[in-house]
Amino acid sequence: MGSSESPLSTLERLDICVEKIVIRHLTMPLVEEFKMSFGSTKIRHSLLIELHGDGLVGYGECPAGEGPFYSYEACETAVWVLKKYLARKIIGKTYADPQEFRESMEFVRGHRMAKAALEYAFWDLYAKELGMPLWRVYGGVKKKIPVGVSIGIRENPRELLRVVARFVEKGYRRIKIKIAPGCDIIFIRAIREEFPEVPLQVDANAAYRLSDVEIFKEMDKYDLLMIEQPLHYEDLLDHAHLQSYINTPICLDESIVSEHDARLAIKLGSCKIINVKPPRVGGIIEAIKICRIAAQHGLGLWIGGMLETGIGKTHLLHIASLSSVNYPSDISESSRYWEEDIIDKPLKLRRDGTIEVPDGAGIGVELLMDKAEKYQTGRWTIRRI
Ligand code: OSB
Ligand code: MG
Repeated sequence: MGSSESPLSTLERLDICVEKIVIRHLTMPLVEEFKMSFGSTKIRHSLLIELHGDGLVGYGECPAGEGPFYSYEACETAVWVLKKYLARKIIGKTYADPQEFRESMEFVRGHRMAKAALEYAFWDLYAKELGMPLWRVYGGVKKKIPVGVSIGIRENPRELLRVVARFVEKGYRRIKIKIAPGCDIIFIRAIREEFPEVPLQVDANAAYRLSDVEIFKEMDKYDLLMIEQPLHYEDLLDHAHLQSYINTPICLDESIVSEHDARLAIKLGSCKIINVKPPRVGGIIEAIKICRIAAQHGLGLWIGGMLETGIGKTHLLHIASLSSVNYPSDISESSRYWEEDIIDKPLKLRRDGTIEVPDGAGIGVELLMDKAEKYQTGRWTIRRI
């Protein structure tokens, strides 16, 4: 498939009947607490989705978390909308391709992480039916994905430096640190003094206001790759103002939940880089559309993460294979998040700071059912009646 051709307009038409849907609520301890400006996580909540059809199983993940803190969605709202509306709509139906599958979920507005989890699973099933690795189905090009690491807010700069040293030593292509008012310049300066060359970026998770502009002008001095989501999670206008006052590129995360937002952000000049998370934008199809529009306008692009299990992270690896992704993505190795991951091929960082996209049909990894069941705190099965 040529890179100029739209991968979505050339999808082969199959007949895939959704025969059974399984939703599992997983509650998994992270190896270390992860602190962001809006809260801290030690136990991660997510939903694992299985779509059964034609003797095959497709896997998806909904990384909504335990409460409405990153966005309005949480695992409980996702279970509710999945059971009551989405699963009920698709069970027993036959779909030709992922585009048709996605269209059948459009009657529900919002709830993008819930929809994305189902779309993930359908893409996996579809690629397995084709006998192709997923990245090839939607026109990816890279097999080795450059990746970075996202580090939570620490007690003090000394402690942060210890953690940064460990990840630099491992070979990650860039370091991202979480910041919040009062926990910003001192941490950035400490890293720059110790690691003058390391590719470094910061993520505020919407913790500042435009009136904090002087802090961002100060950040301009530290050669940062980007400042991620400095202002309000629904704002595009103030980000455009802020971008006009500083040189460091602004990257948007929370503020971009659709292709509509991406187009508006580009028009307004709200950012120079987009962090694309398929769960945040409602699935792979919307993510591909955002990648396309960003590339057309010369924006930087990378794939963001949500502390996913190996199922969600492997989906991210496949998406990061797209040629338009041109910065390291938030896809760290399994052991950075979990004592034990729930897939048969845990993600492993190579010395060159890349992670390889698995071979094999679909996402190319298998769910380890005994591990999934160990962390399972809820399970729902939807069958054809
Ligand atoms: O803002 O990018 C974010 C984790 C949970 C919610 C939001 C974010 C994050 C991360 C972690 O930064 C990235 C990862 O999964 O490694
Ligand atoms: Mg972010």
